[in-house]
Amino acid sequence: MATTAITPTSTRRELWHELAQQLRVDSVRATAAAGSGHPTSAMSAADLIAVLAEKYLRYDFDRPEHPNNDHLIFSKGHASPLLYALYKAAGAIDDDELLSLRQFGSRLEGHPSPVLPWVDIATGSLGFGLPVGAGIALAAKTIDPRPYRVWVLAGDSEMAEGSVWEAFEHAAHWQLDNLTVIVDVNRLGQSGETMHGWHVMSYAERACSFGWAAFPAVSPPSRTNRAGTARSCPIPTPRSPSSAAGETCESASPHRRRRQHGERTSSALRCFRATRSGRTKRPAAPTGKP
Ligand SMILES: Cc1ncc(C[n+]2csc(CCOP(=O)(O)OP(=O)(O)O)c2C)c(N)n1
Ligand SMILES: [Mg+2]
Repeated sequence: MATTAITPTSTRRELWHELAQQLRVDSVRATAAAGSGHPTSAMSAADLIAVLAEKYLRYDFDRPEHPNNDHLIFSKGHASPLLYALYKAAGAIDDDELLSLRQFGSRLEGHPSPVLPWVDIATGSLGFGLPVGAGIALAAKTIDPRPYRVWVLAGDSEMAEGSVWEAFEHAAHWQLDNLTVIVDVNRLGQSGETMHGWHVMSYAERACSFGWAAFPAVSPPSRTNRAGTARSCPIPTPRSPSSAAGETCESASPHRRRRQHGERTSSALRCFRATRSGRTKRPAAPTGKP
């Protein structure tokens, strides 16, 4: 495989950056209002989700039942504030609902659940989202042919779950080229550094060895890839599933160190309020008849 670097134009990069900042701000606002949540886990993936939402995701939030909608699965379900911030950016929920996160009776639970029409499955048990995502992708290839793509956001510590690699193997076997896993390589698990740290290529090479295409990405764009020069992997088949491992940073909050896992970040809230943008973004609708 020849690895591919993401090199957006400056204008588009600015758009992604602005959207990512908005997602971060709203993640922090929601968790601060709740008094709990996982703001840093949400913030680290904001750049990845901003690019996905602006450029790739095809989803009609007004018609969540549309069978051609893409599927977005937050396998790292504890980053739900980021998902809810995306819903707000897409105009699917309003600010009041965003700030109802984790309150009794709110649809915005601590982890995503299908009480929301845009959520396929309840996630939060790590290692669960990709196997289910592979199943949804397989359905589109076999029993109900559909043009949708399945996008799974996984944590880097989550990649230590064996079920993830079972799904990798099955997805390659079934040539699920409609499945993409995005790995948020923020270097940290619940209580410390992961086995592979920021070595994005470790994840990419593993994905390649399972017959997937891999696209290592560095984020934010100004930072260099600590993993060094990308090495080649065997060329995947045109029908390979794909993975994007993005180097990210939980210290997209003002704190270089990770705070207590799940702790709210009130000081981060103060910092990011200044950069908050009211702009909203609606991802493209899918095409085709239901
Ligand atoms: C199967 C399972 N084991 C343990 C947990 C508890 N847990 C919640 S978040 C977390 C750390 C996740 O780290 P990572 O996947 O890297 O996500 P990050 O928070 O860094 O984005 C753990 C161990 C869980 N949710 N599910
Ligand atoms: Mg992590």
